[in-house]
This record gives sequence, structure tokens and C-alpha cells, in this order.
Amino acid sequence: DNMSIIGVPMDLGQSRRGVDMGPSALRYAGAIEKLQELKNDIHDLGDIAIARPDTANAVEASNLKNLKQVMEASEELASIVDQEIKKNRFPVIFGGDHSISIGSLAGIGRHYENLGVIWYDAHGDLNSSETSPSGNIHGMPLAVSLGIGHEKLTNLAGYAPKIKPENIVIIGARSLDPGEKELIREKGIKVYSMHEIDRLGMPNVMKESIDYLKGRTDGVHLSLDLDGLDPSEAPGVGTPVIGGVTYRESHLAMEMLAEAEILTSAEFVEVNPILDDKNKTAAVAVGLMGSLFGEKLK
Ligand code: DIR
Ligand code: MN
Ligand code: MN
Ligand code: MN
Repeated sequence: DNMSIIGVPMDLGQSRRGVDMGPSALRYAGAIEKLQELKNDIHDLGDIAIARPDTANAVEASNLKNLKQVMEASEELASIVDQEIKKNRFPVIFGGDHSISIGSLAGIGRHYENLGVIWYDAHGDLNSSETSPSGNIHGMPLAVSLGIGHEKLTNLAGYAPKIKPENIVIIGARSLDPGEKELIREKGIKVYSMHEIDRLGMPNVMKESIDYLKGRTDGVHLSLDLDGLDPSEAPGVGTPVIGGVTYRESHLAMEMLAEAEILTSAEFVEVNPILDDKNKTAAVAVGLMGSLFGEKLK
């Protein structure tokens, strides 16, 4: 089996404190024990070190908040993920805000000619400093991985781009900024928004997504932002958006991914225990890990 867990206690990619406690919240909710139940040979590498924000120099001209700290953490995560894949281990990354995907994909991307990405999220995370309404880097990682954005981010780990637009599937989108919509149109990125999930149903959305990626990719990374789920079921997130994917639909999605056996890495991000209801969102995430790693098939 051989799996590596890497915690990334990052909260500098957005503006609500507490998501740096995500890795702890997931561990306290029993993530490691759950994975040990389902897979052999789990290596918990602990959490990487994250710099503190430079509050004295907090004003940044570039609409990229905490660029330096996010870059440094991404470099480190990319190099750890790269090493673990070289050891033939399946990386599972615990966030932290979604800016950490810049590092995850930089570490994973080198190993695949056509890396597939399932972006399970209320948002597109396709902004750049030019289009971002917030300057928060957690709204940019998918664009950065496509080679769009500040060159310090896009050139991370010494190559660009990390992924190709035709290998991405976004699931659960319901809050896209104008610049993101434009990019989706321009690049022809496949999006199953809540509209398509309602119309087709999650079983068809997942079947189509899996068939699509199976035909064109040599590995698939799941990037699961807990705000993809409805905030009534996953309230512990910094940017909740009403009208999300249900708990049951999400379990089905994970079970179908487990059956398809296409995943080669995964991450669970944006769990913020300060905003949560008794660590409910971390518990939901751990439940989803169970389904993703084959609880039903056991
Ligand atoms: C918004 C929010 N699109 C931004 N993004 C979030 O700031 O770029 N991504 N919350 O997960
Ligand atoms: Mn091992
Ligand atoms: Mn996100
Ligand atoms: Mn999101």
C-alpha cells in the first residue's frame, strides 16, 4: 500500500485565521487511524514548518498576500511530495488553505506526462493577481499550476506548467469570479457546477469525470476543498457558499473514485476548526477519506 501523510499548517493564503490548525483537527478526528484501518504501511511525516506573516510589512503592492511565505512553504511541500513519490508512496496532504496545492502539484506534476486533477470545490481557484478580488493566493492555485500568474509561483520547483487545462475536472463550483469564468471558457476547462450536479446527478457526474480522465491521464490528483460540500454539513471553512454538494453525494463520489482506482495522490484542504461546530468538518473529511480509500470495498 505505502502512503505518506504530510500536514501543511498554512493559513497565509487567505484572510481568516485558524485554517493552520487543519492538520491537527484532521488528526484529532482520527484521520491517521482511519487510513491505518484501510491501508498498510502509513507513514505520517508530521507537519512542515510555516513562516509567520510579516505583519510589519503587510502591505504588498502585487495583490498577492504573503507571497514569500506561501512560496517558501510550496517549495518545501513540492520537494517532500517529490521525494515520497520517488519512494513509491501515495501522498496524502492535509491542509491548510488551498494555496498549498501550488506545492502539491509542483511535486506531483513532474512524475506524470498527463496528470489529471479533480478539483472538488465551491470555487475555481483560477484567479491571478490581475483578476483576484481578494489578493488571497488560495484563490489562485489551479491557475498557477496551469502556468498563469506571478512567475515566482508558476516557476516553482523549476518547471511550468504543472498540468494541462484539458486534464482538469472541477466539481461543485458555484462561486466563480469573472476572470475565472473567462479562463474556463478560453481554456475549455471541464466544470461540473452545482447546476450539472443537480441535472445529471452525482453518479453520472462521477462516471463522466472518471471516464474522461481515464482516457487521457497517467495519474490523477484529488484536491478536495471542504467548502465544496454544503456549509450545513461542513461549516468549518473560511469561505462557505450555500447550495453545495451534500454529505451523501460526496461519499458516493469518493466511493466511485475508490472503485475506479485512478487516483495517485490526494489532499484535503480548508478545514478550519475555529469556525467549525465541534470539529464536525474534520470528522466529515475523515469519513470521506474512509470512502476514498475503500471502506465500502473492505
Ligand atoms: C475568491 C474566493 N474566488 C478569491 N476563493 C476561494 O478570493 O479568489 N477559494 N475561497 O477556495
Ligand atoms: Mn513503507
Ligand atoms: Mn479552493
Ligand atoms: Mn473553495
